[in-house]
Amino acid sequence: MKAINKGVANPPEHRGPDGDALGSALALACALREMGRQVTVYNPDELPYNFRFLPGADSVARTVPAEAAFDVTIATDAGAFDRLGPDVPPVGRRGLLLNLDHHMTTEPFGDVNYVDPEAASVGILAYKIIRGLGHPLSRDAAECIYASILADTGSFRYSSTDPECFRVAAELLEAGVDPWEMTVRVYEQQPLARMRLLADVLKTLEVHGKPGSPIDLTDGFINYARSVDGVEVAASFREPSNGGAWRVSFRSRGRVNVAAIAQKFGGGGHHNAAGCSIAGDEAAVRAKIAEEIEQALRG
Ligand SMILES: [Mn+2]
Repeated sequence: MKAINKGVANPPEHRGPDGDALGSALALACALREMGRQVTVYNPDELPYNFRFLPGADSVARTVPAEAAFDVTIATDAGAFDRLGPDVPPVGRRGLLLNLDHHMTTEPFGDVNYVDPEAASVGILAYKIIRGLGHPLSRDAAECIYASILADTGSFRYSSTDPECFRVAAELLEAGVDPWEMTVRVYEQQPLARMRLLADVLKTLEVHGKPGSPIDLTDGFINYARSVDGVEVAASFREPSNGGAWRVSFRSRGRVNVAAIAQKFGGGGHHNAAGCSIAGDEAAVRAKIAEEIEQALRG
């Protein structure tokens, strides 16, 4: 048994899992291990700093041996097959491929696709699977699911927040989750380096000249741009590391569907949060994006 936690975040603008991708994979891993199954959670990228405390995160594998074979392979919150990482076992070694996702732009790459764009987080789908298996929720699994909901609803603030995620959250608290402890670990144990970066970013609301900043340290900064009164859509641009493409992230306040904008450039995501990659020089990339956003605002 193997739970593959995708190599890309939600929205898919950067490689590296977000709290939902990781939380949903670890929730399933917890439950399956409790049921006596052998599980490998694979992600080739660095785990997001503030989610490394989750049960099982310390044993996430960054590589999978070429000869390894599994009965089932589960992709969580991936959006596309090519985001799963280089070590995804081939057909014949991966068993059934189950694709768990809630991106409206996801590809049905699984043998079985459990895709629900209405689900607040893929952790909710993990919750339903664990419940469907008749397995009681352990505190460990519940923490992972709770983290996935925090990540994808912005702590029960975004429009993805629905009655279902509050109902599920209530059960997670009954299973032993301590909301304040989760808040502290996810939001209130920031590395000082992140705070210093934030200060720099807020000075200009544009990230320039921060080469080598770990991706997970800048995660969420774009929300500060969106939080400015009157801003309908925020976009952030991350410089290509070595001649690659710019990573563009979008956040919408709600009127504009930024997944549609990202899709025009081969990306995807959600109505309020999406991302894509674009090659080109900075001015050209910014102009293209500005034009698309302005067009969407007019529409
Ligand atoms: Mn997600």
